[in-house]
Amino acid sequence: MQRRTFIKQTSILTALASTQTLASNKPTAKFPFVISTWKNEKANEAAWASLQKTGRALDAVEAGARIPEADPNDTSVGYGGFPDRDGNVTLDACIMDEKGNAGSVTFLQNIMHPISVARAVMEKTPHVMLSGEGALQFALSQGFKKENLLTDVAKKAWEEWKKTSKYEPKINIERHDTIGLLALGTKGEISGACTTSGLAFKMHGRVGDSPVIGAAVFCDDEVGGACATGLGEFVLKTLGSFLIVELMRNGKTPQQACEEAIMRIVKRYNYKEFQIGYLALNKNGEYGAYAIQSGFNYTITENGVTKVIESKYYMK
Ligand code: SD4
Repeated sequence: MQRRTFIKQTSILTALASTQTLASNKPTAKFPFVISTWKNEKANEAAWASLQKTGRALDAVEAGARIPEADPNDTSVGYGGFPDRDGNVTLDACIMDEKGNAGSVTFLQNIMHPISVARAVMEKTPHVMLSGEGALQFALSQGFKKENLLTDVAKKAWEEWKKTSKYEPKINIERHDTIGLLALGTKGEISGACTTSGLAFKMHGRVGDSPVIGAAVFCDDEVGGACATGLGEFVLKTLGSFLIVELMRNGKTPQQACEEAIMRIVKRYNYKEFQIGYLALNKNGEYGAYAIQSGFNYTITENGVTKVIESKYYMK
């Protein structure tokens, strides 16, 4: 064989071999990456900015969650959140990192950033959850300030509601903005967070899914993460986020896992009356979303570009 032909043939063979290697490999992981429930562009932008600074998914989900917490116009998270039926703004939040550490606060009052208190519970106590007065005392001991979180708008809405005092959670009608976030950091590690003022005009003392690890948020760095929004009672009864991560562990795509978790609710409960939305993100940066009803959307950020996407849903 002439030398030139030999060189030509080997380079073709090498090219073929590398194409085959590429084709047989898993897709290249996409990170960093941020995904959050609902139309939360500002939160995603804050999460992305945090990733540029520290690269850590945990910092990113906390930074993102703090945006709606401080926004008086967001009536289902933190400051400006609608109160319970007795006029108290009570907050639930949780956070989980790639090492399986988790922290949470439930029924916390008068603190603007429950997500940061949840992170402090995770990092500075031997516990996972602190509740009510104990959570407040802990927050104050960590330097958080006591503030009035009931805005005039929220107070007016509550006074209006008191005229009939009907507790009817409606599909996408209360401004649903409870934020659940998942992020992959610059090393590809996963973290998640969720923060909320819960259902508007709920019973005093009611705690939803949002502070419960495995319900509203779950992460496992071998697999990925999931988060939830909607009528928390049904996320709690089916432990949705844990279920989604386990389904992904067993081979489902993030989309298939979200759909299966919604089907578990649809099969057992009268799903026509309420909304649940799930998000899932795996370690390759592939994501999925599914809801019971139309109207659920979510926000993703990749390569610094943020966009809102309408979720697929079950009820046609
Ligand atoms: C709750 N899951 O307290 C929350 C509410 C929610 O958008 O997600 N609202 O049940």
